[in-house]
Amino acid sequence: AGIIPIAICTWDFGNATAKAWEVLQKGGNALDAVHQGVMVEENDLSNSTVGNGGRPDRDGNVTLDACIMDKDGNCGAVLAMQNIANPISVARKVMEETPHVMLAGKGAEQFAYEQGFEKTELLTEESKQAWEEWKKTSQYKPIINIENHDTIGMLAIDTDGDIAGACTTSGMAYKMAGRVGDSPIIGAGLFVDNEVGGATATGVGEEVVRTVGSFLIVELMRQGKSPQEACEEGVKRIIAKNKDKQDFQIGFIAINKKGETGGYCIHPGFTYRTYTKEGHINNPSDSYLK
Ligand code: SD4
Repeated sequence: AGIIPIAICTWDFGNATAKAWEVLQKGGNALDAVHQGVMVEENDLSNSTVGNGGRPDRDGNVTLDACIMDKDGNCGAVLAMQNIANPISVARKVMEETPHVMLAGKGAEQFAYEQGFEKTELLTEESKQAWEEWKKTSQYKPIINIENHDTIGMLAIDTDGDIAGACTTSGMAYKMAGRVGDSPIIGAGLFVDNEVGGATATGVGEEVVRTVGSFLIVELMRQGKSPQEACEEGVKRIIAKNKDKQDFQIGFIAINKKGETGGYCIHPGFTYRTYTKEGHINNPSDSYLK
């Protein structure tokens, strides 16, 4: 049986779910909970796949993607934005202060400055060194659960029973300049329908975009599947398109209106955090390949 309020996120980001829980406990809404929750990871310099300290593209530029969605289906996103440490906050401003849903690149950055965000150098010394090292071979090969594994997607239900979600990433390390993955794409990296539930993704974004993964999972829940069953079906759709080669990771998490949760992935190693009255848990996800 489900339980509310609840915060859930991809990977073992206990500090992020703790922050979201704090917001929910004070009676805060799900939108503020996911916004403040994922910001913890954007601000964590040791997380090399989100926000400040994220790995750069192959030209050495850190470009960030994020999106946010509320209980009324309002949403905002920024794509491939540079020099701003909290893309999720800019995505929320796009949602609340503009007639648009997505702003990309220079336009997103310009909008952020107009909204009072400060220019920040996002390439840390450590990231720079790792990039210099990578340039020696320049091999583009994400390593399952080791590299590129820290994108945070978060879903929450507040005490009113309303759902919101957020997703933020620096994308795949050493991606081509201008590459955008699933994380800032509504329906792919994140989707919320307050009548049904929400879903969010991590892993190789191209595969999630191809199947519009998060929207698919929410629609499957609408048709009666549990969050767990819906995540499993979402992964199987991706497998069906990649019968010969499954050397990449995808992880989905989902929540329904009752507060039931689920998670599923391709390769063992994906985990997701849940925070409810019953505890703060890092859940090992079941996987398609064993
Ligand atoms: C992307 N989905 O840009 C992101 C990467 C990711 O954990 O999830 N990393 O494709």
